Amino acid sequence: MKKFNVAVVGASGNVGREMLNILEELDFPVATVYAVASSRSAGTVVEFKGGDLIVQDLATFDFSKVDIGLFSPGGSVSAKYAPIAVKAGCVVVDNTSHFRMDPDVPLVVPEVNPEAIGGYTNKGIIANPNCSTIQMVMALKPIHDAATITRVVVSTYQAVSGAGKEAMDELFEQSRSTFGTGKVVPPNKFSKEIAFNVIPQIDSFLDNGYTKEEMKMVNETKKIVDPAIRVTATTVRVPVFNGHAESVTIETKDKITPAQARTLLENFDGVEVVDDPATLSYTTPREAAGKNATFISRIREDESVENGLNMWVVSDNLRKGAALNAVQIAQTLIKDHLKN
Ligand code: 3JM
Repeated sequence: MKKFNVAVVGASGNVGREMLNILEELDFPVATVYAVASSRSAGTVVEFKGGDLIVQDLATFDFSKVDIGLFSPGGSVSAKYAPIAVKAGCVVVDNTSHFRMDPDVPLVVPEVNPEAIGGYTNKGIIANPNCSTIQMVMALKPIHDAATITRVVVSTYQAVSGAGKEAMDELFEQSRSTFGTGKVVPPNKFSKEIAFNVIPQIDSFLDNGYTKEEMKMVNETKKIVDPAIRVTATTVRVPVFNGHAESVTIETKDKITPAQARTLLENFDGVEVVDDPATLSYTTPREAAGKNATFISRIREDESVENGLNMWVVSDNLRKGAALNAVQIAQTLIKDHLKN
């Protein structure tokens, strides 16, 4: 089997480290893996397959030796370096929001719209959707295909890991502080105290009163699943280290029962239905963390409308929400386009 040279850009971040884990776990056909990051992290060491990779400086890294770049370095960095990597002959799978809504850049969840990957030839870039979008469209797609979703109302409960390692430290230190370490830990990565609190703001506010994170869910869902679906979102940061949860309410054109939805979801690749009130079976972020599936629970009829369902959708935001989805895109790219 052909092997590929892969660069993980942003290798020392939460998502980059998970990309290295997943390349290993999925037995991705790598020849050489390069760990790349900003000069701040250059020279540090990350682990891959039991060995050490020395992190190389993005500013001077030569992408001509790389086939596939898995990028998660932050939006402005991808904006600058993804085109440089493409020019050197590399296909880039980018995890930032920067290229997602570019009509010439495919936005892909491999179980949902793998056919879109072919559009990588336009710019050499494939975008990985936002973490909250990915797990939601995993739940929407099989139901949309069967009953045509017309409207989605989603509220999220998002873990701090999506905001980076320093955000995880902020939750940890503020939690300790609450129990009397005496150390004051003022908000830094978040706009308010995150320990023992919930914050109804992720990313910055826009003129329409929504946050950028909310509009990512709206616009990306339309691009990936169907532009006709109307979506409204409220995205909320909660004091959970890892694993995003979502309350998703949908309306459909055709009637679909919870039992029918459950069967469709059970048969959809990458989804696990955990849903039995009698045995208190439902998934929480702690149970989803470290796993690859999108877990769906609490599937029930929305009794306030004609054709509606409610469900609870949970996934590891660093895995399916970011690194796993990016590596799956690269796998699909190889299978369908780069094999020979
Ligand atoms: C998730 O460049 C940055 O500030 C990164 C911001 C960010 C994003 C984004 O907009 O790319 C942090 C966490 C995302 C995302 O997936 O949209």
